[in-house]
Amino acid sequence: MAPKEEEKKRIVITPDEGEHHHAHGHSHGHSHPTGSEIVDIKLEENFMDRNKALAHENLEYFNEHGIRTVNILGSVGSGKTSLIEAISQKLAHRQDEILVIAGDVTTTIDADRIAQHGVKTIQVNTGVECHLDAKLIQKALASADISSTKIIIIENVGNLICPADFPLGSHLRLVVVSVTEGPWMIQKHPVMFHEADILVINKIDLAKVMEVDVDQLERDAKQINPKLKVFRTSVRNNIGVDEVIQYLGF
Ligand SMILES: Nc1nc2c(ncn2[C@@H]2O[C@H](COP(=O)(O)OP(=O)(O)O)[C@@H](O)[C@H]2O)c(=O)[nH]1
Ligand SMILES: [Mg+2]
Repeated sequence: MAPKEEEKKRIVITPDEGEHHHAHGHSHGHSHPTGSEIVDIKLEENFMDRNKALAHENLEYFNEHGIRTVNILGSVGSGKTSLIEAISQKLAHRQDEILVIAGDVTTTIDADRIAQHGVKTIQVNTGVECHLDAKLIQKALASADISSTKIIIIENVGNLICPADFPLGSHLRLVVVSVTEGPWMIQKHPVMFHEADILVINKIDLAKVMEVDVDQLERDAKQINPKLKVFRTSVRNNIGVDEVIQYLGF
């Protein structure tokens, strides 16, 4: 596909000025001037409730339009973009039906990688925020032509902490971990796995060199969330990706 065509398909969204009013709304573990704590907690509750309401609106919107959506979460480098690229390639015959919303703090690297495969891509830059929220998804949707869209894949900002608290209204939440993150990343981030529907354990090609026990990772995850559907993949070697696509119902 010609670069110009790709360029047309890639839109960049940034938060409005002053939209970071909740920057202190969730606990960052930093200290506040004396007396500000109560205000912060109130702000957090309001903000979380508001996000939940907007996420609900998004879900209704997706359902009304017959669009199936997945929110993909995971650390930086776990393989989220690689997985989305692989899905886009495998579903190339349906590329007009796919919209990818790629969240990142500042760059458009991921959106550019994904747009190469001919799917519509919207980059959402979150600026100082470490997660996408339901409002940003609404802004992204408002900027897109979704008349042919049946699948929306959202790549959240890379980390295992902040995005866990912010539902976006997706049908499914999929967390990608890779064995290169070591043996403790699941136990250390219970909220992320508790809220997920699907766990993809990626880079199993590197499990031996990393001396990571994949069975143990799966047990850790199931202990936190027995309902979690677990897949083992090597996206680089095209192992396990078809099974993930099938389960997503795409
Ligand atoms: N060895 C190996 N590398 C992988 C695999 N999947 C992704 N990678 C590599 O891991 C790096 C980070 O992947 P990326 O998709 O950008 O991760 P993201 O930050 O979660 O979006 C890239 O260099 C990928 O090529 C895999 O299954 N095996
Ligand atoms: Mg990425």
